[in-house]
Formats: sequence, C-alpha cells, structure tokens
Amino acid sequence: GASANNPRGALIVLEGLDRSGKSTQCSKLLSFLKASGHPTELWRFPDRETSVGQMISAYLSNKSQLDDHTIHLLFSANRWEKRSLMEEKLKTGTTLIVDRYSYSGVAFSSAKGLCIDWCKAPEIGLLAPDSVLYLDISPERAAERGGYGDERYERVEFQRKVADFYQTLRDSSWKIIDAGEAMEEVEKKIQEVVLDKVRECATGKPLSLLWS
Ligand code: Z5A
Ligand code: MG
Repeated sequence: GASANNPRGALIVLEGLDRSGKSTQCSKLLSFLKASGHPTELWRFPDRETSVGQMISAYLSNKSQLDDHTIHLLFSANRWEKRSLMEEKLKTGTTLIVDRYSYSGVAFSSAKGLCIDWCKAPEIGLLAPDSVLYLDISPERAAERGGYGDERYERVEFQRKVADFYQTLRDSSWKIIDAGEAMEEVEKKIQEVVLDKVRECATGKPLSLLWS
C-alpha cells in the first residue's frame, strides 16, 4: 500500500553560484549512482523545455524583458509544473539529482532587491530536498572559469549578493562542498554524502515539504 514508509528515491539538490561546477558534478553523480545500481535521473531548473521554460530562457538570454516579480513567479511555476512527476518518480524508487532548485529562485530574486519572504511564498508546498549540496566558491574564482558572462546575472557584484542570500537560506543540514578544489576531489566528496542519503531514503524516510 501507499504508506509513508515505502522505499523511495532521494531528492538531491545541487546549489551554488554561477560556474561553481553544478552541472559538471550533476552529470558525474548521475553516472556514479547509475553504475552503483540506483535508478537515477538528472533534472535541472530552469527546465527550458516547457512552455514556461521557454519564456525563462528568452529572458535569461536577454531576448525578452520581464518585471522582476513576473520572472520570479515564472521560475517558481516552472518547478510547480514538474512537482507531480517529481513525487511520482521519487515514490517509485527513482533518485533525482536536481541542478538548482527553490534556493536559486529565492537567492537570485532577493539579490535583485525583492523581499525574501515574498520570494519564498510561491515555493511553499514544493517537495523539500533530502539533501542540499552547496558548491562553495568565491565570485572572483568562479568568474575565471569558462563561459562566464554570457547570461543576464553573471557579474561579480551581483553574484556576491546572491552568495549572501544563499548564506541566509542555508541551514545546518546543508553540505558545504569546497568547489575550488579539483573536479575529482569535489566529485568524491559529493559521492560520500549522496550515497548515505540514497540509502537512508531507501529505508523509507518520509518526504517533506518546503519550507519546513
Ligand atoms: N535562476 C533564477 O534566477 N531563479 C531560479 O529559480 C533558477 C535559476 C532555478 C540560469 O541557470 C540562471 O537562472 C542562473 C540562475 C537563474 N543565473 N545565471 N546566469 P542555469 O543553471 O541554466 O545556469 P548555467 O549557466 O547552466 O550554469 P552555471 O550555474 O552558470 O554553471 P555551473 O553549472 O555551476 O558550472 P559548470 O557548467 O559545471 O562549470 C562551469 C565551468 O567551470 C566549466 O567550464 C567547467 O569545466 C569548469 N569547472 C567545473 N568544475 C571545475 C573545477 N572543480 N575546477 C576547475 N574548473 C571547473
Ligand atoms: Mg549549470
């Protein structure tokens, strides 16, 4: 039956400043978990494939202009449109690695000057991650990496504000990973944390909701 204690997949979120290495590490983690025999999918937000995602993508590449509140709600809607599928995947035993989630939503919009509580409100009721891994790097180090500066938010001053809001959102359960280390080192640290979580969720840890 559908008891709260059925084995399930884990909801693993990677967060961090632009160019901290999230997407690189997410795909390494996907290969690792699959090779370890855990059914796993890699998701990312924004999910640019949906119709809401296409509006977000146009905004990020400066092809459209939107009011700060409007784009905030679109980012949130983009998570809501995936919520039921997310729950179904987790409950049927698939672990989800998610590249950015509600914390990106709140940190980026708050950094633009929107009220943090207003920013959190539309995220209430989305699934809470079982683990948040924060890839920690200074905005200056991140800016030295490839591909920086192509999109709307990639300026050091702005990234410093984003980092401050991530700090505000962070709680003691977050795993802070030094993202300035070599890729292989970062990869190993992430694997340890995530394997433990995947095993814990397989024993039936119940799902919970944001923000609690
Ligand atoms: N946004 C928002 O405002 N609200 C929301 O709700 C959400 C997002 C969900 C697009 O996101 C924007 O949307 C983003 C936040 C905002 N802001 N901006 N711009 P995105 O996820 O599509 O952004 P992205 O451009 O795909 O990813 P990213 O965050 O900028 O980068 P990353 O994934 O963290 O890094 P990476 O692509 O893995 O690596 C970057 C480079 O560094 C690459 O050349 C790697 O080879 C290199 N790299 C990676 N790791 C290392 C190490 N350890 N050493 C040296 N070099 C490394
Ligand atoms: Mg990325």
